[in-house]
Amino acid sequence: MQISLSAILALVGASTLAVASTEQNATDSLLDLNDLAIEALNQTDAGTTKRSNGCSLFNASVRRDWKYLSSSDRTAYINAVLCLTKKPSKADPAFAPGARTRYDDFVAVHINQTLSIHGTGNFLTWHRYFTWAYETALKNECGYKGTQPYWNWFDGSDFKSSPLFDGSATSMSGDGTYVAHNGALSGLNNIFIPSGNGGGCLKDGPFKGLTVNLGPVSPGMDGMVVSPTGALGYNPRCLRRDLSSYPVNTWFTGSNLYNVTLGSSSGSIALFQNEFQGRFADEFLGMHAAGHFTMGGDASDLFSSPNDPIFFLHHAMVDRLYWVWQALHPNKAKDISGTITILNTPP
Ligand SMILES: *[C@@H]1O[C@H](CO)[C@@H](O)[C@H](O)[C@H]1NC(C)=O
Ligand SMILES: *[C@@H]1O[C@H](CO)[C@@H](O)[C@H](O)[C@H]1NC(C)=O
Ligand SMILES: *[C@@H]1O[C@H](CO)[C@@H](O)[C@H](O)[C@H]1NC(C)=O
Ligand SMILES: *[C@@H]1O[C@H](CO)[C@@H](O)[C@H](O)[C@H]1NC(C)=O
Ligand SMILES: *[C@@H]1O[C@H](CO)[C@@H](O)[C@H](O)[C@H]1NC(C)=O
Ligand SMILES: [Cu+2]
Repeated sequence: MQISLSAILALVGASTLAVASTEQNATDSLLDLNDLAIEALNQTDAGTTKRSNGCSLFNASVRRDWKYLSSSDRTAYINAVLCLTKKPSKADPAFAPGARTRYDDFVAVHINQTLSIHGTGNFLTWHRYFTWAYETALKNECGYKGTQPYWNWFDGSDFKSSPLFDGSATSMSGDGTYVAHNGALSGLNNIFIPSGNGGGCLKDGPFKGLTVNLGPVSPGMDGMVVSPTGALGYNPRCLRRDLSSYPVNTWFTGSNLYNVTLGSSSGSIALFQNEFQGRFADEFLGMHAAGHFTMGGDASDLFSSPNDPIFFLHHAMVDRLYWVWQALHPNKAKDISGTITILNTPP
């Protein structure tokens, strides 16, 4: 069955009015959007017809917001990630000479393909597959029973005290130690992000003391030094962060959320993905890069950003909004726009 967005909106009535108000708190808007997406999928064959593997809307596995996981669920996820950082690499040393751990293998693949998976037509689908592959490794190689959680970006500027970033034993670790530096350059060096209170090695939580081995290749944060052993060479060091509320307050807004899901940037996959990935010439970072620069440090490197394990919670959120967009635009859900060279360079 084909169904138009206006028909979906008409069906859902009251909550639509709330979503359509850019005044609304974005966390609440996202819940409304989720209801709209489920409602929309329930109207389409894609949602209600069982696939050959038996999956349908009614029994698909569900990814959850970190803040709604129980302590034991958070601990199970953290332990699975730590497990990947302790298992040996399976990568061919000729491909990734610096990879030592199974976790590094994911970083290596991302570094290797960086210039053909960002600012490209496959950005959303590639990162969907990558996040799924990581989730699958957590399950199959580290015994994880849950699903990949996501970082809900819309919880406001006090995100540093959220259960994801608060530095407790059930968080994904908090800030780095303070190291004086002059902020970070983002958006192809066109957008300045002021320094936060970190910049150094993680100071608390389960990932304190974690060693990362690959990169940096093109770090955004001031003071970080490009790996002397090349993009995939061995460069062991601590993981760095500089948590910044500037990108949260500037780009994780209700109006951006509205724009890409129901507003003027939602009309095609090209508009959606371009607004999502930023209009750097306009000093508009977009929600994807904003997440990276909220974490700062190693996450500010376009190539080796998966070194920070929050990468996968960030990309699960990117994927969630892509899923919302697809559900609300069923006739365009499989559209692809763009090439496989970054910003079509070289064409
Ligand atoms: C899908 O629609 C049917 C019929 O309108 C309804 O009974 C069911 O609860 C809906 N399911 C979901 C997941 O919204
Ligand atoms: C959904 O249910 C079908 C059986 O109807 C089963 O084969 C399939 O594995 C289930 N999928 C999930 C993700 O639970
Ligand atoms: C990525 O890895 C493949 C396989 O080893 C290699 O042929 C290719 O040159 C690499 N690309 C980059 C950009 O490093
Ligand atoms: C949004 O509203 C919900 C309750 O409706 C509240 O829990 C949450 O803290 C609010 N978020 C912000 C950023 O104000
Ligand atoms: C919505 O996206 C369009 C680009 O498609 C942009 O020109 C406009 O400024 C955006 N609006 C807001 C409120 O961000
Ligand atoms: Cu990426």
